[in-house]
Amino acid sequence: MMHMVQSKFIYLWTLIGAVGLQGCGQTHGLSENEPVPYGPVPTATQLNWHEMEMYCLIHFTPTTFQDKEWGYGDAPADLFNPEHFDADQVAEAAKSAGFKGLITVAKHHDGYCLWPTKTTDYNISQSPWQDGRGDMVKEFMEAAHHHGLQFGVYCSAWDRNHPEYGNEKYAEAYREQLRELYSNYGTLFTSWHDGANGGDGYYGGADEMRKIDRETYYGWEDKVWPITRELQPGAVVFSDVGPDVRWIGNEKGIAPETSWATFTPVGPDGGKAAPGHIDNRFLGTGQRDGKFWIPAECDVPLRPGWFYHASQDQQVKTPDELFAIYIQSVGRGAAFNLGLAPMPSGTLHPADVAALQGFGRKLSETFGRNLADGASFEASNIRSRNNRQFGPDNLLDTSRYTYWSTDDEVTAPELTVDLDGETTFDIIRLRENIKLGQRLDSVHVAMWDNNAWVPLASATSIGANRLIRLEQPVTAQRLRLRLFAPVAVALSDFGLFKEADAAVTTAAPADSGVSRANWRITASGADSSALRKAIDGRVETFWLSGEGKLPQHLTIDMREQQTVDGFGYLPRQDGNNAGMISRYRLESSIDGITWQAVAEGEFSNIVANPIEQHIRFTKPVSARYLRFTAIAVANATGARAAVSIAELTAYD
Ligand code: FUL
Repeated sequence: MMHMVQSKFIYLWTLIGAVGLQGCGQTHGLSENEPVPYGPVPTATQLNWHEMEMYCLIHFTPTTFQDKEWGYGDAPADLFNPEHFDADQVAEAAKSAGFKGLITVAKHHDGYCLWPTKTTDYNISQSPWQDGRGDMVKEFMEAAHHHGLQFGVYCSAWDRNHPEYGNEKYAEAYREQLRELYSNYGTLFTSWHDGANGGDGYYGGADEMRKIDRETYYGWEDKVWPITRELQPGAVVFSDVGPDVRWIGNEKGIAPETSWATFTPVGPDGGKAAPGHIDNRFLGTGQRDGKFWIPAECDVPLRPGWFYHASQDQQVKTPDELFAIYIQSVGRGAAFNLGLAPMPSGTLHPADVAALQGFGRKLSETFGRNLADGASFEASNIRSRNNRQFGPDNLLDTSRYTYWSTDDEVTAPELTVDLDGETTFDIIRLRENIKLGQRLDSVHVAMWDNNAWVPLASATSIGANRLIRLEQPVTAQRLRLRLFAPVAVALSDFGLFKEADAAVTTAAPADSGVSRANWRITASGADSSALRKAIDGRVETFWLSGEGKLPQHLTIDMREQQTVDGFGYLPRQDGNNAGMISRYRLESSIDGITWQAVAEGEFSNIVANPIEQHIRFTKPVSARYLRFTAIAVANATGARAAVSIAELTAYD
């Protein structure tokens, strides 16, 4: 009982910390005359997370061996048998790219635990790997620490294997799994949780659909987070709703141009929010007047999927693509969480390692030297009668917390920057001392050119880190910043950089499948020219059926008999989920009259990560006709739904 009371107290205290002890100065050691913090401020734990900026998430479970994105929970436990598992190779590759932490997926939705848990038999001790005596979470932790990386865990709340999923017994087992992970793997920087919760699964052989009440089932607020606070007080809790770090709302790794660290989680019904149960309109942008400091994380896999698929070996993101993601995540005050997917053998593919190394080189060559070093500044106002403590020279030191500040009544100051000679740059970096909150509304940068100030760039939501990437490099010697805030400003950093070229890597073009030029495609009641959008080779166009009764069928006549060993379904790419297919069936025929079943299953994680679903057949089929059936549509509740398809492809 004592124990419960105490952990409640710790939780309450942390909540207060998250809201910020505005004005009393205890959270960040205010010195004399410092401006009063504005709005919510980060906790010490969140500050550590902000400073990390980027880390990796490793997906490696029996699902890897099934070539799937979501395991159903029925894979034999001994399927998981990597022959050359090497956690060090993974950690080293992450380190080479400049990542500061590793999160291991200790358990994914398939329910298989990578550590010898006492809560279920479905765990690593059933694997032939190390004769069942191994502990993969431990190996990842040791490898992370060996390379100077912080460590974190993701333990999926949804468990498609556990027979008790849906009742209290499982909810308690889940909390026990967290206790085990929090107790035996050192200090964690994050406890990562996602919102995918409840649905069909194996569930110990029941093989059925189980729905849970996302708001109440796990006891997030009153039972789960208090365990985290008690056992891992230094870990930020990530989920789509926070409480410490929120999801950006997509799996592309990109934050919107304006993205505030402040946010008020609300449920879809206007009530309480919980993981997977949120009004998602403001996940990306945050809210200028949000009640809590809950900055965003941008997650995205290095390959199209979170798990390894040999079919995606040509689609590893290039260093330039990773750099663009970095600019749009870390450069917008969020964190960059990159998914790494070891192969069944237990190491990263050489293409992944090369991409990471190339990205790391590009980052250090770009940001290794601040081109503004040596500049002199002239500020329209310096706080406390030109007190040096608040002077603009603070902008060029490496501290994120020393800063230039103005008197309280000066909320639209100006700063002139005289660079040490003509300087060519295409990235501008700005940071605020976020211990004092997110104060700036906007910053406008101009350059002195032909005896006049010419507008160069502007930005909102500065916060922990803001990178403005110019469309092309400019050369200048004098710059001017105009800042706008509701209170005195607290700018801590000004940087100029020139993007380095990334040597390498043009990935070979992905397999585009068999020729579709002569295909004829039909569906009952569908307009044939609209239907062609499903096979026109243009990812941006899509076919959307009218609302109809599910299942809905679509028939393809390939016009000649050929061997096909897989097919692809690309969902619409316009950001709208309507009509995305979540369960499918594929049949083939030689004459268009007699049909044989070829494949049936789910398109996992399609809403959050709408990539091509590449389904490989267990054996190739020879066919002239294919019949594709949409059995279920994501987010559709009734028996009727519209169906959408950007591309349907067949592979040989
Ligand atoms: C999501 C999961 O459903 C995906 O499979 C993946 O693990 C991603 C990182 O989080 O919520």
